[in-house]
Amino acid sequence: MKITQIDVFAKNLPMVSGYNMSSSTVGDPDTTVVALRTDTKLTGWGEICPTGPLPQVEHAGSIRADLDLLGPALIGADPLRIGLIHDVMAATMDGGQGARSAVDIACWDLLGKVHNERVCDLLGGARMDPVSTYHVVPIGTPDGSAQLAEQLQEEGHTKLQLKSGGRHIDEDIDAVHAVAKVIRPGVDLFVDCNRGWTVGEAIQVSRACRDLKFDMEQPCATYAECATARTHLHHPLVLDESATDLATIARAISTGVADGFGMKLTRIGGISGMRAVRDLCEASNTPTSCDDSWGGDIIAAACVHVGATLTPRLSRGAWISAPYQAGHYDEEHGPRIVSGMIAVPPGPGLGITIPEGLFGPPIASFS
Ligand code: 0XW
Ligand code: MG
Repeated sequence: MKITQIDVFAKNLPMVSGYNMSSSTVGDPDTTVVALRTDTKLTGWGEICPTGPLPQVEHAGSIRADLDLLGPALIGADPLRIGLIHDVMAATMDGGQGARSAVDIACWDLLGKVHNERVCDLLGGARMDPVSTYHVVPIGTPDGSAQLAEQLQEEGHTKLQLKSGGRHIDEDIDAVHAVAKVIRPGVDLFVDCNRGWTVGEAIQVSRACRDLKFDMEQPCATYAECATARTHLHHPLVLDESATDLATIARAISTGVADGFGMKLTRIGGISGMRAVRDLCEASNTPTSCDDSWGGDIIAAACVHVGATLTPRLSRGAWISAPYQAGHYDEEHGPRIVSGMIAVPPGPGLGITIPEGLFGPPIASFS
């Protein structure tokens, strides 16, 4: 198989409900979709959608600039030889992890389509279907957060992530206590600060909530700060933004800095990279989620396919942004949450069918 053309699309994803985190409020994110056209007439689809330029290094503009470099280099390459595709991308640019991850996802989509296999089955088979997920409780008042937590548990959610940070820690502490009070037996709570606290603040929040059961996710901005805070916490520490590569993840596990991970496929090399993290976490008995920043059915399906292959007892859930946005690319099989779980799209590859012309004309094409 050969890549004969690469089309890059841009699409705004209108939101239907609010979403925020310590660094910013998310507003109608701008996704980037990659289509790998081949000499077999099959197309592989990939996607990456940062929530904006603040919560992570990659943003729509940098990703599209990276694809301008990668596109021409990949024409003529065999997308089924995914290792070689990564070699070509690594020989083209040192950075561009997000764009390279989107290409990787498109290659796995093609691999599944060629062999008439779902991506999760190419990865060793689903251990969960439907797949567990978690729902975010945005930063808000203690009462409002507790009410939403109650409602989500009524809807069947068994994992909740309370956003925090970006305000005085007394407000965060009050919100954590209010939500923890309504958490039912068997429901897991994560408190995710998205790097918003200082080391001292993280320690103070943990002390003020020492009797409450939750994972503390990415409390501080850097790996070093989280490592310092970890030794004083009363709560397991989950690394997200600082889990930037497999070597760092391995070090965080071996030195006891991380008790778990909030992972984003497009930070770590796509499906190929998340597969490696999955296996390392399984080998070290470390929980991880299987997420991305934001995005439509393509990136959601990638998260769900890999998420389906996690060991259930180590799965912190596969997160998708579908509950916050209007519509699907694939109205029939686009991933959606039903009673706190997500069905794996049934078709080959990612299992997502993209209607012709859905994304309009490409913003860039390489052939
Ligand atoms: C919940 N997420 C996976 C989606 C948002 O981008 C934030 C992120 C997180 O856990 O940090
Ligand atoms: Mg997180």
